[in-house]
Amino acid sequence: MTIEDPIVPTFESLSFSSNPQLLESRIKKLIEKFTINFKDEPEFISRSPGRVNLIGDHIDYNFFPVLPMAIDVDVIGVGKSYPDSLEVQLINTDEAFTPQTFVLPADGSVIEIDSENESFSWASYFKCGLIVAHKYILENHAHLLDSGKKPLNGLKVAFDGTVPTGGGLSSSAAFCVASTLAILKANNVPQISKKDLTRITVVCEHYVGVNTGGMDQCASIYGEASKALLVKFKPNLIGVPFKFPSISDSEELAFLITNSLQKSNKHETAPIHYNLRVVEMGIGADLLAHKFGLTLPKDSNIKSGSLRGFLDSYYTDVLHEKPWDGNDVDVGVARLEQVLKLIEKPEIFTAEEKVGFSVDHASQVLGITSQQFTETYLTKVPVRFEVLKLYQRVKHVYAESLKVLQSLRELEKANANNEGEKFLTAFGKIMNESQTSLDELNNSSNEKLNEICAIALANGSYGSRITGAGWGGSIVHLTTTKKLPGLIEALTEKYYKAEFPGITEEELKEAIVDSKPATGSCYIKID
Ligand code: NG1
Ligand code: MG
Repeated sequence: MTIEDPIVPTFESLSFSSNPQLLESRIKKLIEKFTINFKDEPEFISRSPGRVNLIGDHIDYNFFPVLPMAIDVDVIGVGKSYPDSLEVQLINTDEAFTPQTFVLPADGSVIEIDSENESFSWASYFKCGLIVAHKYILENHAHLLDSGKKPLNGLKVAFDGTVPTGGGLSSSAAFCVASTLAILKANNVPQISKKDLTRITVVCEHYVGVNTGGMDQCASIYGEASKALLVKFKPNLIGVPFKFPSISDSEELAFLITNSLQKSNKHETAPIHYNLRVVEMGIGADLLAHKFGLTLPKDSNIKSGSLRGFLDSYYTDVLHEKPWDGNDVDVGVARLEQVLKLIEKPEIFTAEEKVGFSVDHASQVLGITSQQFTETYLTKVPVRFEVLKLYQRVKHVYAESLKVLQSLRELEKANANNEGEKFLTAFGKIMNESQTSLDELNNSSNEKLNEICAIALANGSYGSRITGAGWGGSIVHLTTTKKLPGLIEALTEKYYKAEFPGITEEELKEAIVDSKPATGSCYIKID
């Protein structure tokens, strides 16, 4: 194991967890469930946690750095390999996820998901894991499959998850990564590095039609206790753990996560929400490039240019400066500030264009026919819209990326001068500005989410913002250990009890997550 390329660890004890008793009892129950259902003993346990993104949303798929942390809630899978079978059987402690059985292709080919026609279920996410794990094995451990002639081993897995689904804490990434780890283990892959696991799982959800960025998988995999992560995408996707400054002897910085209890099902709403953002930002990048006669590498999820790609090309090809290495924060800040000024120029976006683009107008600006435009941008990923808000999305991405770098600067300053207090105020302010941008430019907030932020800010939060995709899901609040109880109390009374009069204590406990940075993906030995 090297520092640059750590291996996904296997733990013999549960002391890595902040609540080992709870984890132990969950594992015990899960093993029991496996044994009763499958009349057999499981051989391995895989685990991957949820994450909260502290700052930098809707920029990961534009390849700008983000600041998430892995949290305690997680998905665990206990499983066993059946080398003589082609059957995959999945069960879940959550009854909403009904048992699933399907068969692996006998000819050794990689399983396919027909996301248009196949009935969509939680097993579809497991199949995403099968696809990426299978490809990885073929590329790196082909001998395990007789050079690809042999199918994957059948397997049975029982899952238990504590990451709220549709809550913006990345239950899907946690599930995909825990599944991928189980599949690798069931096929005797001796070990995998965090870097490789991240690289292969980043595209998992693309197979079910959601064009995710790479933050969630990376955060889930690289998480470390008491550390947040800087996730970088270029030149390579990597998570760099870092510590927050301490505030005083009696007070620590704390993050509270509150689920709005407005479920956002990304799979269903992707055409008008998440995927539409991916598309708008991709078109925005190509449009900017066109203005400067640049051709961008088609590196975005929709095979257009990306906004990071435009920024980089603008500096290297138009201004003839060195490419940004992604490390020098000052260079990044200066460039993002400048590009934010650039997009305000009327020759880049006219006043009318700032309202929105029709397909006809966008095609005209890009110098292509509407048909070409539709083929290039609007068919691979289905989307629905009235106008394309290219200016707003571009501005959000550059401004939000700038906020991430500004946060890093504040962090450096605070750590160097031991100024935890100042950091709280400064970072809180940046988080609030990010929420405004998500609301006004990215349109991924709504009234209720804004209301949660307002209640929190009046009751002990320094900064409150949506975390993850938005349109529901969770809000993350920056506070201190001292202010935490008052903040929870206020949100309970003024949001949860007011909004959901019959809400139970149990539901409240699930909705309000006081979560510390947690250990990332791992295997756990069964004793
Ligand atoms: P959530 O909504 O938490 O799953 C999604 C994407 C991220 C990122 C954020 C917005 C998935 C699995 N993840 O997060 O990659 O783009 O939205 O910052 O869709
Ligand atoms: Mg998700």
